[in-house]
Amino acid sequence: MKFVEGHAAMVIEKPVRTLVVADLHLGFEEEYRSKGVRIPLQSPKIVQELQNIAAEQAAERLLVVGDLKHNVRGPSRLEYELLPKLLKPLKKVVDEIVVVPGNHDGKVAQLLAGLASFTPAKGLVVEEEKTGFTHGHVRPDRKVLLMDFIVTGHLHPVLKVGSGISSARIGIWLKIRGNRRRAAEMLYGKDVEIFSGETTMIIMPSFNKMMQGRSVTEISESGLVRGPLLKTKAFDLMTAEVIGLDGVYIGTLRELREVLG
Ligand SMILES: [Mn+2]
Repeated sequence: MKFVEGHAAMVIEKPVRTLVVADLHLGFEEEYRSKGVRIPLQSPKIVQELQNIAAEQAAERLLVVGDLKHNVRGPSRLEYELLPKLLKPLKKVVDEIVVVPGNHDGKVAQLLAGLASFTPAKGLVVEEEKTGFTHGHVRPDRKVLLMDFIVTGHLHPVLKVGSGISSARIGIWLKIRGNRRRAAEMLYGKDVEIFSGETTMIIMPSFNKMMQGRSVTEISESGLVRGPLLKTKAFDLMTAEVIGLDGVYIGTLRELREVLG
């Protein structure tokens, strides 16, 4: 796998060249509108950017690691209208759109029949890349934990840099080594003999930059522990490698919290 420089996206080669993103939250504008903020539609721009990257990367498949859309309780009126309209042109660039459902993806499979396919929420395994994909809000499938890499979204990690008016929140990748057996014991309780050694969890930045994001140096450690996999404590967040969207390693989370926290 490789990170796509400058974007919250990665590419895997096998079994087909696939662009991987997480947390699009399409239709999120509705939430602003319901609070009285009439922001112009951003979702078409987000999909356009995705389309451009998919074309640049010659991706044959798009894999969304959860939260394709925003409204939690089924598609909102805006999403009903917007999602098919936005995914149709995207489907002309890639042969296939696959979604590993996140906590925001309920009741949308039917609306998007013929445009996107949905895997079980507990995850998708790509054996050829020894990688499992799961959004992060539910207990992952055993097969996912057996992979060398586990790719998730859900956390929306950002790094706050600078201060005051010149501060910025930038999307980041988190890469964390974890004890597979410990994770298995906590997740499944029994029949965990097959789990050994270490696995690497990769938490993707939110592709939608308008999502608030969790500032990894400001939030308490427990506030960053979201979802069953991190709750096992088999992955020590403080040892996470923090990697910028340009692919450059910035430091461990512990180091950054000491400097910026
Ligand atoms: Mn999300």
